[in-house]
Amino acid sequence: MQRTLAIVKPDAVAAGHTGEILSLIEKHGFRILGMRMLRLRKEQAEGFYAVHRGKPFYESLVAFMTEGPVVVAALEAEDAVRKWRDVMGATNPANAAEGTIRKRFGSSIERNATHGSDSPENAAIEVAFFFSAADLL
Ligand code: 3AN
Repeated sequence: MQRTLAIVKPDAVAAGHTGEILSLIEKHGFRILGMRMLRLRKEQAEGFYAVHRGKPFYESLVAFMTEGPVVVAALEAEDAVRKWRDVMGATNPANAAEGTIRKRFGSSIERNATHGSDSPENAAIEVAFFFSAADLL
């Protein structure tokens, strides 16, 4: 079993897609170990996306991720990292496969509805960013 961190980003929460995205998470067989709605503070968003610091889209990304509430969820499944990325689709919704979350709900490479960890190592770091071990059921 593997873990991954999913975020329903501010665009998708504001558009009322949280329920449908959580429903897809369950339909695809992920177990939700922990889940929380919060509004990221600027320092949190900067820390979460620290690997992108210095990139041209970094400041805009931080502004976007702090513009409204997000839902963060720690998920568990076999091959969870790859599986959740498959369900989300490509980073740029324009390149995302038909039926994927980003194709259906994303509007640009920045405002792309959801986040998913990109490796099991980063998943562990990202899950710990939002949840203590005692929070995970
Ligand atoms: P993914 O979320 O698919 O792993 P990353 O890690 O490359 O993609 O990028 C993190 C986030 O940064 C993306 N989800 C997206 O919101 C934003 N982003 C990535 N590339 C760009 C870009 N070229 N222009 C604007 N925003 C971007």
